[in-house]
Amino acid sequence: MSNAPYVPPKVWKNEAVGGQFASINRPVAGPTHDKTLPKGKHPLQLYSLATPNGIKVTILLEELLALGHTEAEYDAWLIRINEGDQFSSGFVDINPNSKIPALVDYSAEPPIRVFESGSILLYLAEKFGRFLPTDPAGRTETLNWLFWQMGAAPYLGGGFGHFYVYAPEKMEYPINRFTMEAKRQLDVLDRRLSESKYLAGDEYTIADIAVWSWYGQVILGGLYSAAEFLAVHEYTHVQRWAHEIAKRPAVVRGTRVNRTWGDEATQVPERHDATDLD
Ligand SMILES: N[C@@H](CCC(=O)N[C@@H](CS)C(=O)NCC(=O)O)C(=O)O
Repeated sequence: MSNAPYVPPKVWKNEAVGGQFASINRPVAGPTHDKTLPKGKHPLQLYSLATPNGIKVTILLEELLALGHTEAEYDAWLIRINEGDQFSSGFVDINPNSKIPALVDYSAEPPIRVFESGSILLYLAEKFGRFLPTDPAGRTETLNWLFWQMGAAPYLGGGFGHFYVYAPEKMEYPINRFTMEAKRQLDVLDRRLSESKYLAGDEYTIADIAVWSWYGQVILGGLYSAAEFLAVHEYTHVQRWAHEIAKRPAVVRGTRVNRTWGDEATQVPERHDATDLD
């Protein structure tokens, strides 16, 4: 990378962007190759990877199964985003945005495709009537925090995480800018969780699942290894909430599905049956 100050050209060209995701980043959408998606035995077919967006869905499915909803049984197929699996024609058919997670519900006729992790959480919560309060106030507060997460996390992941961990070199300006925002967001959560057990009130909901998958993992040190840098000990209420949710058996199970890194003994790259996690 040159030290000369960058002067944007008149028209941007896709040249030497660099960084960890250079091989998969493209300025266009659409498929790169023809390949149908595999399909297993359950009505719910999930195509994913255990990133923070991916585990939202596997945690919710494991929570539903823990409550006895056997129709929430699912096949979880591995989409290796670093190898471009998200650009297959089959994947693009179910998510034109080429990002995990994506779900197909074959119990509907015709089958329903669901993409965007927030949309998947809402779809499953409504389908099973769980983890989304039905009273207008509780439902709205849950959706407030769910949509907050969907809008906020790109600053944490694409902003802070990208420049603190993945960018080809450490750059002070973007790290400062996104650290400021990440800490502000953690303070938003801390203030909310100082007045309420869970984000939407007394009940654990899809909002907690969505927010924990990003901010809970950062607080616990598992995401970006930034706990010290962000001084996460300052957020005592988020700490209390994050540790409590981390102990839930469905969270422990859900975070193992479609994981191909970390402790090898706990990885479950693909899940086709409950016993795959035993
Ligand atoms: N807003 C989307 C974001 C999904 C997303 O960014 N997924 C990432 C992994 S966490 C991905 O598939 N990246 C592959 C790529 O960018 O090509 C959601 O919440 O589902």
